[in-house]
Amino acid sequence: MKEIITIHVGGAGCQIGDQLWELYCKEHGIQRAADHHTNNTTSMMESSAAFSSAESLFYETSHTEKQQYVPLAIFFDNDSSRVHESRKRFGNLMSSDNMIGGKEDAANNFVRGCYTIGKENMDTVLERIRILSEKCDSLQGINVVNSLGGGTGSGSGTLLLDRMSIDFAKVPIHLNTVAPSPKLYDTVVEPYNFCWAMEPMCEKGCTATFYDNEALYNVCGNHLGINDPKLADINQIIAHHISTSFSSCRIGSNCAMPVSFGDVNQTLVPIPNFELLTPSFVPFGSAQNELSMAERGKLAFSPSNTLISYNILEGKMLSSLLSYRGNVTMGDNFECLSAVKKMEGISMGPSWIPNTFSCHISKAPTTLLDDSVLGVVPSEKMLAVTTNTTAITKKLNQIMVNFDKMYEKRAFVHWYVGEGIEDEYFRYGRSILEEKVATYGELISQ
Ligand SMILES: Nc1nc2c(ncn2[C@@H]2O[C@H](COP(=O)(O)OP(=O)(O)OP(=O)(O)O)[C@@H](O)[C@H]2O)c(=O)[nH]1
Ligand SMILES: [Mg+2]
Repeated sequence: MKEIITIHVGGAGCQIGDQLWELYCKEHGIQRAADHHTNNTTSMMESSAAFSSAESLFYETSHTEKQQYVPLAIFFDNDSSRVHESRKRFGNLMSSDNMIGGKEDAANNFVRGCYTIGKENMDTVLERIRILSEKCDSLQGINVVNSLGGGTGSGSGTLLLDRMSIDFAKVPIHLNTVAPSPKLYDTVVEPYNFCWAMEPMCEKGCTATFYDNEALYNVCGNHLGINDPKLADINQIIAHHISTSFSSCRIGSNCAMPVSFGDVNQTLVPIPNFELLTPSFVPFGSAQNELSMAERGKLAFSPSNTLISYNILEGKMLSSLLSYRGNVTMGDNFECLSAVKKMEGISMGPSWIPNTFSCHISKAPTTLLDDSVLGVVPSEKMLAVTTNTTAITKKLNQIMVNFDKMYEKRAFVHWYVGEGIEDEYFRYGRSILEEKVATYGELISQ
């Protein structure tokens, strides 16, 4: 299997990384940190390893008498205390060189994250990515995990993508990112940070799957019986979506030819400049365990199981990739898709896009964490759907409205100007978002 490097940037990126790597370790039978501290053996492959395909995510070293498996992962935050938390959690599973922390956070300010403090560690981060890429036989893609509301995920994330688009120009780069939820802002300036952070998806050909915390909290409350979810709970859901949607290029699939990270992105982005993707997932909770494949398909395209807060069906669909895990057959997929295609309100994009729906099936059984919040059984059939739909404009417009409300009053503009940018930079940020809305908008009116 070709390799994927995963880079976690900022507080949200690193915390999602905690859940994602717990899941990957469990899936590949690699011992977790707690075990390391007690018996001082590092990242051993358990004899009961579920799969032999860990090499897409880990590289092997043999510093001690036993082999070690080191994640092809980097955790970076300008706030070193957050990285320290992840380091404590994973012990010496993670290479300490790949856990990079700065002196202070970016104070929810894109400009700090991108142009001032974020610059300080960027050469180190790039150098570590280069070293990891040299451990790979054939690097198939880079997954970045971050949020676009704070200063590091947005600002340092943008700087990183900018640099990677030069240093790793031929490697597909995908973002798995938490977009701001107006009802749940940590800070009101999230729309400003988000606008500028959209640049890599407009200029550099990066693709992005957007999650939002409002939808994730709703899933916890409505399906999982968790009325006061912790970040770890919602991050576990994101981790399952990421791990399932890339299963086919990590551990193989039903396709005759191996599926690569680039293939996944190409399937989902049939037209250049349409690279913003919407995630959904089934099943959540024991009630959804019982459902037929047809019912599951319908849920995957309904707001109840969508991991961002708008209705997929309120847009035109350009492409949709159904990634299954578990004992799923092509018949299951047929049943699922037949029901989806008959859903009321479903609307396809231009007729010259030949196949809106694609599917990958990874027969390898689903892995659940010991403290799994999904409320399903391990033998369950999982379905992670990623859709390219014009409904994304609902989210972009909502953020643009909040941007305008603040900018009209020049609210918080001085925070950014104080970091050295000109007022013009705000108009530039807004124009990025406006352009993306217009691009998707053209398809809506066709
Ligand atoms: N899903 C999820 N969202 C988070 C998490 N932590 C923070 N957020 C959200 O992400 C946004 C803030 O981004 P952070 O990642 O904390 O900020 P940062 O990138 O570390 O940037 P600075 O702290 O400004 O340096 C807010 O919208 C938070 O609600 C998390 O662990 N999971
Ligand atoms: Mg932070």
